[in-house]
Amino acid sequence: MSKRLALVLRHRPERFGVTLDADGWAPVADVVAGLGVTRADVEAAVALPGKQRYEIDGDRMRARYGHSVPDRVEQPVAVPPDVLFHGTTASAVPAILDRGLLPMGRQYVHLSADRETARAVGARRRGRVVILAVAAAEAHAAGVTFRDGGHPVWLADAVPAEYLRAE
Ligand code: HQG
Repeated sequence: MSKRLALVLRHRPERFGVTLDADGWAPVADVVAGLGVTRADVEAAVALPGKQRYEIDGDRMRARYGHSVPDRVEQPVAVPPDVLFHGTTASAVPAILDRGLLPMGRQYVHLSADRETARAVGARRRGRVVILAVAAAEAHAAGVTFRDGGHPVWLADAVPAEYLRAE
């Protein structure tokens, strides 16, 4: 159910007859109808312990991060902590340290508030996990925009390589 919600709320809403507003919200009724499930099914998936991927607010719901839909979802701009982390696979590190962190298939680069979360993100991929420390406060001071994806997820348009250090 969580994967199906990701498809509707992050990637392909139109395929399910769902329209996201500028902040990524969609009517719960449309999501329920599009997936052919009940509101209780959706609520159960949203309430699962672990990563808080989705949120429900009355009659509307949204994914908190991870979007690839063409229209940008405006996550709130925020001042980041001093250091953030990005977990990735060793094979991507040379390109990242050359070109910086890029959003690739998503709207934003995804960063983590702590090393443990970053490690889990990197471990989704094959190969050795590398944690990159991101000098977020320094990047922010230099004009890089950070957005709050909901704890522990932070988002950025891109992070230049000069603010990255492989741990
Ligand atoms: C890499 C999941 C080469 C980047 C996770 C990553 C997260 C580069 C991959 C959320 C690069 C993109 C997002 C560059 C970045 N050259 N590779 N210049 N810049 N990359 O899946 O951060 O479980 O789009 O290191 O837990 O892995 O779905 O991003 O390996 O929170 O809720 O390109 O998705 O959340 O991969 O993961 P992704 P991500 P959920």
